Amino acid sequence: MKNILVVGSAGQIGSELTLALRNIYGGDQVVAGVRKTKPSEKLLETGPCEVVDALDKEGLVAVVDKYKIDVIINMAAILSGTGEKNPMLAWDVNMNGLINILELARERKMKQVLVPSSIAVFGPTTPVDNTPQETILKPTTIYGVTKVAGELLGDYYVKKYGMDVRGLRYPGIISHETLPGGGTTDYAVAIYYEAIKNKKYTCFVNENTRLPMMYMPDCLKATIDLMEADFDKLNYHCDYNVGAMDFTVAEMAESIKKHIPEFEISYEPDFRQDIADSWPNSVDDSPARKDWGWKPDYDLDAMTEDMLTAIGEKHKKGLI
Ligand code: AKB
Repeated sequence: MKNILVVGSAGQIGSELTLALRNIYGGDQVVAGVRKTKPSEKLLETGPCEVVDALDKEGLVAVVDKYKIDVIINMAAILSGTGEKNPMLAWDVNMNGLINILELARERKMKQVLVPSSIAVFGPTTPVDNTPQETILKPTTIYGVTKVAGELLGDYYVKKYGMDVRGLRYPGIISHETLPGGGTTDYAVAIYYEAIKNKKYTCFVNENTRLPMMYMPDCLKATIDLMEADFDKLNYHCDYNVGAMDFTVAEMAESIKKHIPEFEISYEPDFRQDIADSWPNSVDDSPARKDWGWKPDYDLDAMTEDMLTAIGEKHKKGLI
């Protein structure tokens, strides 16, 4: 039996991951750790919720001891866009929050730590197509710098202390439950909401911007499959590339037009264009496929259909 704490449970991935883990392990076994954001009704109804801040080690210790936590997942992060506006905040949350969690896991001899990484570890000198697992890691954002350091730190805890620390390099994650906040890939979620609400969208990166992306059901599957994989079969620990699909913004718009022919898109690139341009078009995830059987289910059109249906329902109910 596992007692899991998800730090950052109110966020885009954390909110759905917490519910998915509760479905597998039972509601009482998975504590939702939220900072300021009010947890959703679904989180409150399905298991324990606690106020947790990755930067407050004493508060973390209290929750870990109260629930006898032996698996900790750190979903708290300042993403690329917000990070460029406030680099010191990104450093503080992404590095000091992470080291608090790793140290606590070491002190309490936890069974497992999950520390997510991102395609933001790559930079302009990284090969852009089918980016290999082992390649140049010279990001030009503070978020990317903290993610490279986080991967190295996690791997260090594996080697130095024999701990079980794992992580994957998430591409842009697209979902309809909880909005993303402060990332460069946020346009790939906003486009669907605006298509439903206003039938038009002004995108902050240009039409030819191509990035690796993944739909939330695949993100949950990748995360949980990596957590459950046999440790001895892992040739990497905190830095698995995971791909699912890649497309330009113009291709997204075409996919949406198949359902909403009158949809219009325009472009007003801002500072996030440079960030997007420094990231790969697509990643090679063959080590994840070989080591723990990674295989995505969704492509662009399947995701578009699902996203428009789900957001359309919310719109009809007056929720957005
Ligand atoms: C961001 O855009 O900053 C994130 C990421 C790719 O890690 N979604």
